[in-house]
Amino acid sequence: MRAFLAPLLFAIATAHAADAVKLELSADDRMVFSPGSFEVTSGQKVTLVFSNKGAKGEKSMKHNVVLLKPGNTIIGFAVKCNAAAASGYVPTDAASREQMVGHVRLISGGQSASLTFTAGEPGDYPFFCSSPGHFDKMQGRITVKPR
Ligand SMILES: [Cu+2]
Repeated sequence: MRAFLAPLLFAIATAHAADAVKLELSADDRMVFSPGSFEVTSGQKVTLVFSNKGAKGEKSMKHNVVLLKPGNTIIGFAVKCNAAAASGYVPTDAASREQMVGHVRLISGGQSASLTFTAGEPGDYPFFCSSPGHFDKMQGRITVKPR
């Protein structure tokens, strides 16, 4: 039975890899993500490109994107981020990493950075900026639809 199914499963995996999607997210000094939500399909390869369109320069307002797995709340996770200044306000302990899909690093005005991942189980994946004091306004959601 297993030998019979193997070629079929391989064909499905190949089809998934083909439909990669690029999501473009931005924010500026007003501290709002645009757009606030995205929709992808489970199994899709997703590249989230984040652009900080705020003012450039030494005192530029920095932003990042922390993408959580379903069932994790932004407010609960943001507390841990505040204590992680040394790592760009993203906690690095194993328990925290398990709660995240990943993150886009902290960037200044005029910069872009990205995160690539494979869309997991269907559900709502919350994201936010973990720069201290930003999470309240800078929130969004990636909804993963079933294939
Ligand atoms: Cu921010």
